[in-house]
Amino acid sequence: MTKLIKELENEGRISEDEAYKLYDLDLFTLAKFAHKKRSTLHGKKVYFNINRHINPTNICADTCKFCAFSAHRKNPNPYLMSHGEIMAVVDEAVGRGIKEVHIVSAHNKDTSWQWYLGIFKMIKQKYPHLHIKAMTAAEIDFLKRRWKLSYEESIERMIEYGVDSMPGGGAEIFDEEIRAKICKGKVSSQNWLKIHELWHSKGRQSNATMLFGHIENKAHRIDHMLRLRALQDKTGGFNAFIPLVWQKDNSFLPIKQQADSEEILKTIAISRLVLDNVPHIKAYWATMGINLALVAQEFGANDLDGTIEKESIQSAGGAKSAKGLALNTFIELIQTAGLVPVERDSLYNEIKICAS
Ligand code: V47
Repeated sequence: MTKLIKELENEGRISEDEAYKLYDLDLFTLAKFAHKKRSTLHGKKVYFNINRHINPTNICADTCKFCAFSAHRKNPNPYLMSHGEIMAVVDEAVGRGIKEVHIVSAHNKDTSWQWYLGIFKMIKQKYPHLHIKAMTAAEIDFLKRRWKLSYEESIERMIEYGVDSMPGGGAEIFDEEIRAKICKGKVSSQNWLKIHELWHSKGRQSNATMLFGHIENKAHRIDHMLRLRALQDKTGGFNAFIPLVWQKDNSFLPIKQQADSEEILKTIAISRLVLDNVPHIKAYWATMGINLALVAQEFGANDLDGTIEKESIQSAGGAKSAKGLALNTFIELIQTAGLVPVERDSLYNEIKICAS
């Protein structure tokens, strides 16, 4: 342990061997070091954006056991939005001032790759300045499995049609044994990383997630972070890391207890410390609740995602996030916590510092 504490005190890179010992430290020791790192990078700033999440279909060819969003016997509510219906949602949200649409779909084999990618062309033609964050690596892999569209072709068309950045979904847990148990058949870890590397090679940025609090153990989480750290050393293309707290309702995993607050805060703090080359750690309030996400800002996180407006994936699993949060509530909550709300764009350029 002394070697680990020394590495933390030196504020240099935590070696791979020592990283596996981080969960043995108590929460407040982790918080001390993670908060210091966060403060050096971002002071008291808490970043958020004004965005709208859209999930155009929940009909899925894959059968991930952790997922409550896809239509199945526990959530028998299949839907598929037409391009016109998606546009109507975008029109309304743009009218309310959103600056980003975050679009993630299930893997619907009865559509076409043109249905998937055409969404972006349609939106960009009408709203050239709206940032489109869309297509998880899992979706890109699905287009290859279903319609033989290579990763390169998908990425070329995404760029041509106006996708600005890629979200971090589909990463789950990279460990192959856990992956085989929770999302067999979906994008492999190697291909998830390969797709992001390809995207970065085009000068584009993306995020990375980790779904935790199900059947994985702490070593699997560290392994996940280290694989991301290695790719980030190569490409520098990841903006934010987002540990997603698994929501247990309506899933097919036999687990009764979700990660508790201590586990969540430890994971946030550890990710801040291990991912020394990723600028932002997002406490995604949809999976941990806004109050804990605010506390997480003292444990290494510096971002909350955004106002979201409507959330379908985590709320299907039991999260109390379905309706999003109003902008003024968002700002007030951050200020009441003694922090400085900063509206950012999707690539973390500052738009407005909201003084109290
Ligand atoms: O990949 C599915 C996760 C992800 C559940 O890039 C669940 O800024 C919790 O990736 N409980 C999609 N999580 C969402 C996502 C995301 C969210 C916010 C910001 C960004 C970003 C990306 O949701 C999936 C999966 O890991 N998920 N089911 C569940 N029951």
